[in-house]
Amino acid sequence: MTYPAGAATVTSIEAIDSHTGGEPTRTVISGFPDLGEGTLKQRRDRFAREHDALRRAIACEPRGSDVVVGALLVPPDDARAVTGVIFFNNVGPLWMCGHGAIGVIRSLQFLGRIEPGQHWLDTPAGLVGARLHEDGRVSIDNVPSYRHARDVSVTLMDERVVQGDVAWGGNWFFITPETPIPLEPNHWRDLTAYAEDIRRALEEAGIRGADGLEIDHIEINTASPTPGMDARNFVLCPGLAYDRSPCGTGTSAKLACLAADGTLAAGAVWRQESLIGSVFEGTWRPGEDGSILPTITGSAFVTAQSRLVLDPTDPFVCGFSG
Ligand code: PYC
Repeated sequence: MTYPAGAATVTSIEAIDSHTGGEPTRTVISGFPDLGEGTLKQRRDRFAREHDALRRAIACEPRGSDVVVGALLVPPDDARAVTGVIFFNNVGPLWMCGHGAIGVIRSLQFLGRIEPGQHWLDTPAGLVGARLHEDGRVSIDNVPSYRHARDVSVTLMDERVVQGDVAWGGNWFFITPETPIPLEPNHWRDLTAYAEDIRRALEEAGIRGADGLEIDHIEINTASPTPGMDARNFVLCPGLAYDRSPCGTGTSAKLACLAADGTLAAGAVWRQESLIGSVFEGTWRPGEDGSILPTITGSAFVTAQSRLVLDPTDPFVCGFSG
């Protein structure tokens, strides 16, 4: 077995694993080839074009899983940032990742590279503020978020019509409160199939975000039965794993819809619960041109400090996705 292009010279990669509300982040701190010159968006493109085999080696089975979000640390475009980050998962790069940003900040603290205080991360979606609190919580000041389209209808395979909003929170989301399946952890398989059906229907109907970008995250967001929670969500990610955390970019997109509807005031706290019961707190400030500036607060914990070994004789050295 020879390495596919892009993995040829790599035999080991250093990473810090963490989880944010149950959702894993694998922060790649060394061993990845230099992505060269260019903006973070250009380097994200190069990452997708030239290093897909390495992405799979890090994020997919047998070293990773469909749930793992990778976070490749790269030099930032903006000198204020402690690092640039390219997030990726089992199918490709992301634009931003809220739970991942919280995981990266805690991993940098674990490495002794930062202390509690104000920091910045540079991402392909834009500069993101990150306040590391003394108690370990992290508040992410996310990129400007907005509702792109309201009450969009899609027809599912069984002719059911589902209505929802299309919104940007650092990734593209279709957000609906409608679900025939209760948002309970034991229903994750049925919820996955339902959300996948919505995603297919959006694609078939040609419904996309701004600039024709694919709506690759589906969020079902309903009232929560848990006292003190404003809502519970189920977010299907692009690689068809569901987010164990309440999804930072998904919560940002939801806040943008609440702000547009006038149902959540600027500065008010929104407590967003995930399917497994983890919680993010979200607030928003007004941004420009009708957008909002969301702040998402959550906690992450380091779970491993690893050296990933890439053995060229391993037939699955660059991973596979089920
Ligand atoms: O927290 O933004 C997020 C996220 C996106 C995909 C998985 N988690």
